[in-house]
Amino acid sequence: MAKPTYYLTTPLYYTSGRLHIGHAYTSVIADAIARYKRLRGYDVCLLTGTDEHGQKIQRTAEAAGKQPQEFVDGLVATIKDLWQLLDVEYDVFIRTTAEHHERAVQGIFEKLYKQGDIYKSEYQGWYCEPCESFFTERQLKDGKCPDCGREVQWLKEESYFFKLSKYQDRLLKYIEEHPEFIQPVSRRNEMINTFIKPGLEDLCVSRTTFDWGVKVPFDPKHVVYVWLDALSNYITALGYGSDDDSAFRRYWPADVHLMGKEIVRFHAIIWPIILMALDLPLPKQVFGHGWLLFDDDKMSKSKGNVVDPVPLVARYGSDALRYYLLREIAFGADGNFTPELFITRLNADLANDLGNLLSRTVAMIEKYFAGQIPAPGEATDFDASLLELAYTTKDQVEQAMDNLRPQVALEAIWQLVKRANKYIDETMPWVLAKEEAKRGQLATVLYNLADVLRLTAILLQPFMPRTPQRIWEQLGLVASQEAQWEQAVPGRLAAGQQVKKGEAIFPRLDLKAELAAWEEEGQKEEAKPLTPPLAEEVDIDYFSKVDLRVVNVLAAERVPKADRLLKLQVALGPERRTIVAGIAQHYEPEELVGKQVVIVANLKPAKIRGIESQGMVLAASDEKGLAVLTPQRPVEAGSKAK
Ligand code: ME8
Repeated sequence: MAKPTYYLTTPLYYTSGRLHIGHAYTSVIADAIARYKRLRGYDVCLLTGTDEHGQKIQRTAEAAGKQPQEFVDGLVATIKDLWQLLDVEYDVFIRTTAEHHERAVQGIFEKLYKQGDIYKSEYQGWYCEPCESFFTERQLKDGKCPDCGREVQWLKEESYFFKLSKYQDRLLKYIEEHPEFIQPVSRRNEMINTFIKPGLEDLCVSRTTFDWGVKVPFDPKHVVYVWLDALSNYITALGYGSDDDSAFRRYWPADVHLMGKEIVRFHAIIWPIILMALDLPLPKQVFGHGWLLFDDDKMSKSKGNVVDPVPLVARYGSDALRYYLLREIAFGADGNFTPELFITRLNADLANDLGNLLSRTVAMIEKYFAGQIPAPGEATDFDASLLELAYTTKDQVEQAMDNLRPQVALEAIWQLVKRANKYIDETMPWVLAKEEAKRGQLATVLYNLADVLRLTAILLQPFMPRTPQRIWEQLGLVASQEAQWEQAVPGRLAAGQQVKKGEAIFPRLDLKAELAAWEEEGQKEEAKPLTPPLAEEVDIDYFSKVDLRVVNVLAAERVPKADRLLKLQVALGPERRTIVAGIAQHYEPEELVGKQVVIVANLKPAKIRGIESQGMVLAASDEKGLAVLTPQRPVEAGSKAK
């Protein structure tokens, strides 16, 4: 009989910068689910890839002095390396710059245009460049992007539009009839109430102000909107729209599209409508997971609080990081990452609970049975409750994983691990060992412990791909014969195996030393923010209204009771002016006297701390602090800068 199929996708990762552990979270969950399904006998297709088009990427490439293709090629290589490092075993990796994808996207665009679902008009509205999203006035939050809180820009251009509005009722009906379609429920309610019920507006699906994208085939000055381009990957990756669409016919519709909560909107509204318009079945589920927060703040490049997974894996191993990500974050809710939480979790769960259980068990088998796993003998009073839990753990893990809850699955496994440690305390093998008459009981205890470790290792495979092998090795078992999921029930261990004590699988970490190493290893350096995004484009006339002048600083003093402010007396030609500048934390007053600085001379005067400031000093800032702008050679005071 053919295996049932399971098609699971991660979103496509933007290729505008290196990925952090928040990104790794999406892929690690997807990989754990895929591994679980493979163990359960499914023919799994795990899709991941990269989102490589759009204005943001074009600009970032320009800023790095590279052609966009060369720039994204470099990043794609680092992303693939990261998945390898984290043991993320994908089946298909799609790049939106792949020719077959681009051709299929053009085909989709053309089909929708021909059938009248895409039409040409003019776009006017608000655009958030970092999010590559359009908003109506009503959708803005305090005049800013409702998703990321950054500035939006007013755009007006000839564009193609996609008739979302036409499909609104059909989508709402579908969502209402399929409660499992958008999960968790909070996301589903948000989609219905915040987005669909207030009314969907037609979506602008082409741009003309940049060219790094898929060209509209019949009107090549337009490029296809990045989200239409990127979302299509879920079918183009399977060969939809190409000569060979056998994978598409095999795996579509997807079982789960997995993603962070901020992009559920695209997957639960725009994507299903595209599919409806293409007359294709909808994915079975769109699941929005929560965010990984760093000190309660969303990890994101623009905030400069990102944590790079690469040094973490180098120091603690990929299984440790995977375990943390899968365990710490209740699926659907947000979770926290701090170095303290991370180390504490590794010590408690991996070093103490799991690591100790293994090393104690192996050491006792060596000590009392010359290293040979004994066949069980007489029962003890404590066997039944351990074995009962061991029987049900597999079911609990299955139930959790079938509902996409890796955290719950790991909790169930750790309940068993903790129970087994408690079993050692209850049965006290070192006491049993003292009486020859209790040798049968001692054998039972050590057999049960080894057996529980054996089956725990089977259950751990989806989450920690490397650790099970190390557990089996110490128990003298051969991985290739142990991995089968169905064997994860007690009593299947063949006695007589020779155990082999090895190194601690998770050595206990010294919290203080690790935190110090964390600082030293420059996590903070990796966390440097990228160049801030550019402001809205202005023309030369607009710019020339700003009058910049070089002035001589005649005197400078601190403003009382204001840590940040200096009061400067400057000469603009013969004119004297007072300027208040927020640079006191970076300059001593005397450092500035005699210097030339550049000011905005026609800025409307403003009262700051009771002093009228007649202009503004220009300064640049980076992570080292602030530097005032000064001409490269002394010029006449009052000279214009432009
Ligand atoms: O959104 N915590 O790509 P992306 C948890 N290209 N998850 C996080 C996170 C955090 N701090 N930061 C990012 C895109 N992610 C689009 C998708 S799909 C057709 C196009 C997750 O690189 C994020 O939620 O910004 C998403 O699931 C994934 O990383 C990629 O995000």
